Amino acid sequence: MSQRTLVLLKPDAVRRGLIGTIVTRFEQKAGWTITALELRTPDRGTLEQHYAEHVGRPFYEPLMDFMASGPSVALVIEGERVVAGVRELAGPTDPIAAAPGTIRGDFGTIVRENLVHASDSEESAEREIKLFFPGLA
Ligand code: RTP
Ligand code: MG
Repeated sequence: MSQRTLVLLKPDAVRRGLIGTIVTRFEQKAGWTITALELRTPDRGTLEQHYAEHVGRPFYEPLMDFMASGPSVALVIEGERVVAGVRELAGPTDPIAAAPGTIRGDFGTIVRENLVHASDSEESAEREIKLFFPGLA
């Protein structure tokens, strides 16, 4: 079933010059298409809505500061089973636990600076796509 998902290449990925490397992994998956892509530093309101589920957690404020520290690349990717598929490609939240071959496993070490965000369900994807690409149908 075709789905769509929101991906963010977080500020660490942009600062480290990994945009092309990571985008290539998504482009190489047969049947997936990038349908929106933008480089931008999200404003605080956007980040608050995006990470509303984590308000009050000890990592929330450092996470917000990190996400506001520079531009991210926001992408919409469409395709078969893309929601779970992108999360599998990203690997587990903590890069130390992530296998080689995953984005976090290959490039990450710090849990906060784990390179990518990917929507965790089709419902989250629709909410997050509206938030980052309000003009997109
Ligand atoms: P994301 O939402 O960014 O795709 O990542 P995720 O689902 O794998 O992880 P989630 O639990 O939603 O956490 C959101 C982001 O918060 C940072 N984090 N830091 N213990 C910590 O310091 C900690 N735990 C989470 C990470 O940047 C994580 O991706
Ligand atoms: Mg999450």
